[in-house]
This record gives sequence, C-alpha cells and structure tokens, in this order.
Amino acid sequence: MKKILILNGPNLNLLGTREPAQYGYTTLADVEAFCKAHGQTIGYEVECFQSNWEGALIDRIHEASSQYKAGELLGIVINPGALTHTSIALHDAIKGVEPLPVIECHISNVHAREAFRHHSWVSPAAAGIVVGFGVDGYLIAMDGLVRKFVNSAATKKP
Ligand code: CA2
Repeated sequence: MKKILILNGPNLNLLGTREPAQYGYTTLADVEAFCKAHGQTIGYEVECFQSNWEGALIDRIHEASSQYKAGELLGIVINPGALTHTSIALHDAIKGVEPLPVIECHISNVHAREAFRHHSWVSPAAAGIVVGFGVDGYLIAMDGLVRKFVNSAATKKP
C-alpha cells in the first residue's frame, strides 16, 4: 500500500492543550489517528512525523524523496506551523524534492489573523493549500492529494 506522509512543525505537539479558541480541542495524537483511519478508507498507509526542529523536518522531506522515487509515497501533507512564515530553508527543501507533491495545511485561517501570518514561504513550493478548516483540513488535504495526483482528469487521457 502506498503511503501519505503527514508532517507537523513546531508547537503542534501542543494541539488540544492550549489556545482552543484558535486550534480546537483535538490533540495531535487524535489528528494522527484520524488521518491514519482516513488513509485506510482511501487506500493509503499514513506515516506521521512532528518536530519542533526545522532541520528534522527538512531531513524527513529529503527521506520522503527517496520513498517517492521508490514508488512508495504519494505525497506529503505539511502543517509547518510558524516556520511557514519564516523558513526559506523549508521552501528550498520542498523545491529540492520536486516533483514530490506537498500540500500545505493550516488549521486556522491565517489570512484572517495577524499580518505576519499572511505570508508563506511554503506556498510557492506547494502543490496545493488548505487553510481554515480546522483539523478537518488534514483530511481535505489528503483527499486533495489523491484527487490531484491520482484521480485528476488532467492526468487522464480524454
Ligand atoms: O493554523 C495553523 O495550523 C498554523 O500553522 C498553526 C501555527 C501558527 O504559527 C501558524 O501561523 C498557523 C501554530 C502552531 C502552534 O500550535 C499550538 C497549538 C496549541 C497551543 C499552542 C500552539
């Protein structure tokens, strides 16, 4: 069974424990569990990785590139946390593993929040973006990955 990799960046390990008005009551363990369950439903094994370290996320993206080249991985769903707004290194890592598809996902609607959250270094390198659907966004991003890179009309001959 092919895999989808779910990556979460800094502080997302705190999900469900603080700032519920912004991020809800669902914990990261809950998110990872329902992504795995959804993966079973749509026919993909789901691997999850969270780190508070930029370099660890970049290393995992490089590792994913080998999995992708071996035909073991469909793509990545990443919530880079605040690194979204600061990390050119993450941008370069995602560009560096093209054509491995990466969907950027944010729980909150970053565009309705502080101005410093409006810019993303990841978006120009992403194959798609899901913003503001709460933790359901991870599932929407997984479905988007499959629809765009497996079932898309654009990938099929008329
Ligand atoms: O909306 C999102 O998913 C964000 O990526 C979350 C990041 C934030 O910096 C981005 O601008 C938008 C923050 C992740 C930290 O999550 C926490 C969860 C609970 C308590 C504290 C932080």
